[in-house]
Amino acid sequence: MKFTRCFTLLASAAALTLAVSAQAREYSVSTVLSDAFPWGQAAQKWADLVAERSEGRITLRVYPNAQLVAGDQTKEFSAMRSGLIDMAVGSTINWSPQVPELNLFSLPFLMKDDKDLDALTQGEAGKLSFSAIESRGIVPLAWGENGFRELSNSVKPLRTPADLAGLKIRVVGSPLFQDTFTALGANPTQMSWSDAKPALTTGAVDGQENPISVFDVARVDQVGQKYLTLWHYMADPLIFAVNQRVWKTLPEEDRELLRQAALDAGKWETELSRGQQAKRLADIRERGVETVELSAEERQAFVEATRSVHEQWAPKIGADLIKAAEAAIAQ
Ligand code: X2X
Repeated sequence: MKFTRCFTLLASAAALTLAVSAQAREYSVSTVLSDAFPWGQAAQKWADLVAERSEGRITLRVYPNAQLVAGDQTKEFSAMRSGLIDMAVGSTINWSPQVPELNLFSLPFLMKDDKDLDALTQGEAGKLSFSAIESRGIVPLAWGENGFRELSNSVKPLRTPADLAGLKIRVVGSPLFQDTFTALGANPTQMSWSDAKPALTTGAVDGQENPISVFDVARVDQVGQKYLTLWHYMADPLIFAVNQRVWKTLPEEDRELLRQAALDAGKWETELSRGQQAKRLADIRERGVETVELSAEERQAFVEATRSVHEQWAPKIGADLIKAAEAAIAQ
């Protein structure tokens, strides 16, 4: 009697474990920046919301520092498409080598401010960008943001395109950036984020461009970047996305759960990141960084100096997408 009860208990415990493990699933989520940065926090928020709303049934495990692609952030999209990575919260910059349409957001001085950025991501241009991603085997779910990218260097305050002449600038591994900085007369060098800080430390490069949050959290000023030009020349939104084959294995209710959690996490992170801007800038100045703000005429000089980049890249981005973006900004 005693033995039978014990056995029954054991058997039902085993059945329960089986039932749970049949349902419980874990997926990898790639990011470039860790949860010390808003970007990594966006991914973690997504994971937390999914864990909570699925009552622990679905685990999203976040792998930061582009470690799933050995630091080569421009391979993240391909790795997700091939199934090496299940999901990612990635930047339009890093995915644009495989999705040329995403270069839209990197066009210099296309967007002025958060309003313009929102007009793109939340409107027709955002929909067309998502279709471009979808057509390449990835299911995009929601937008987040890395932020407007500002220009720092170790040499002098930069106010005009002429000031950039000959400066060695680290740029991300997306060809458009090579063209933008070449048009400005600088000497751009492509490298991954993991190589950027060492290159700044040794003086192998004079400058770099990244959002204020990245400059602040990574303490880029501590590797000699004493001058920061607030030119807001472009912003890279983040995209929460899932490999299409993984997506197809999910029941409809889990898809909805993942999508809604991504939308909520993206909104949360965008607000968080924007809300921290002023304080971060004040802290950076406090640490001795000299900031340069451009007048309307000074900005215009940069606009004119980089116009050729728009002409060069418009055919790769696509006329419809550019038209939708320009219309959204004009409104
Ligand atoms: O590499 C960069 O500069 C970073 C971290 O901002 C991106 O991944 C686009």
